[in-house]
Amino acid sequence: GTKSKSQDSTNPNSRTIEMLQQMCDYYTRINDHWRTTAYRKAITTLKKQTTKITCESQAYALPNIGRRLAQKIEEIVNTDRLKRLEYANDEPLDNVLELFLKIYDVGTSRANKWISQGFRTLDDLKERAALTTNQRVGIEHFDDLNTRIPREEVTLLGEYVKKEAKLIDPAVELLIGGSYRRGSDSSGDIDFIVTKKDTVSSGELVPFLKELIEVLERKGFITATLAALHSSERSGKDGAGSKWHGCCVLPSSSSSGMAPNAAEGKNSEKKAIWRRIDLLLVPETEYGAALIYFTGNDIFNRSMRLLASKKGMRLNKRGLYRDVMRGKGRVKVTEGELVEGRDEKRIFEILGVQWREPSERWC
Ligand code: DCP
Ligand code: MG
Ligand code: MN
Repeated sequence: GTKSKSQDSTNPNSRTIEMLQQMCDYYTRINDHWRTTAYRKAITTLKKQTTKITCESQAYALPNIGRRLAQKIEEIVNTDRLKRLEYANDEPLDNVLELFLKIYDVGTSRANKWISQGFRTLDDLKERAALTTNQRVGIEHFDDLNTRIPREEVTLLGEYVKKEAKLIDPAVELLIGGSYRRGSDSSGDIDFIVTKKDTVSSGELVPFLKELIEVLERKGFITATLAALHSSERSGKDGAGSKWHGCCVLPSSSSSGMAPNAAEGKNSEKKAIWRRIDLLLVPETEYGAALIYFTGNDIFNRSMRLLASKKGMRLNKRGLYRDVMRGKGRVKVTEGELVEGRDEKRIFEILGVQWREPSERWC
């Protein structure tokens, strides 16, 4: 906060301003830009007043003060306190935890460790914490990576990747799974499933993907790699090395059809938002199981796996297996025999579940 000038302490609203400033600081801390701005504007308005604002209607009549904020101003004047601020001060660590958990690659234990080390803001982390490369990307592009992607943009990003992929190997097929395949209006990321006819292991697709990534990096489409493909020796039967995670942006030439700021009349070239993109390599033999897994949602997947396990089978992202031997606590003893992997609909049939379109798989 800024040190108050002498005129501020004589401002008839100085107590109100002080408490609104604390709310503003709180919203800054939890990265709530919208409320931070609202409070900042309200404070600016109050600082210009020469009389004390004491009630809601009086406050609401001023510029840049909405109904909710006007109510808070009245509450401060009447009670010399602000309940919302007290709640906020009671749970500051919950909010910090929530904030830190939104960073890519950060789980509860990492976030709690940072809190115990005294870090409270993204700036604290940026300046003083020991960060992995991925965490640094996650913090530096925090707002971008926490902004959902409109469906039309997922489509455009998808078309861009498919076009480049076709130039490398026209026989490779790419499908966007995840929430996009379920028909969602917006997605948290783009989930690509990459396959090719007559493949039996994901390793066969590794050279293709390496080339694709190289091209997309060169074109400026890929902006960061978060989880790289492992070397081909490791892309064995366990499927390790079959996925790639990173960030991308729509190159400006292809975004012309959807620039929402074009109408503003300014010539300001708005910077493209970084988007999360996942690529999963899947051999044709596992395509159906991978489709189920990567389409989700996660709760639907859990219920399908539970059902399989109740029928003595096991479903994972590679296939449906039978004769799985289980010991105490249903712990798997043997892998069992593959029943079906390539056909999504067959897996439903064998499990005795009525087919559900991706748009009906919200849980
Ligand atoms: N998945 C799962 N269990 C997890 C994570 C993922 O079963 N713990 C599966 C189901 C998801 C799919 O992988 O639908 C893709 O994962 P995402 O995290 O990308 O989730 P969605 O695409 O469903 O949603 P979002 O729009 O947030 O990306
Ligand atoms: Mg997704
Ligand atoms: Mn994903």
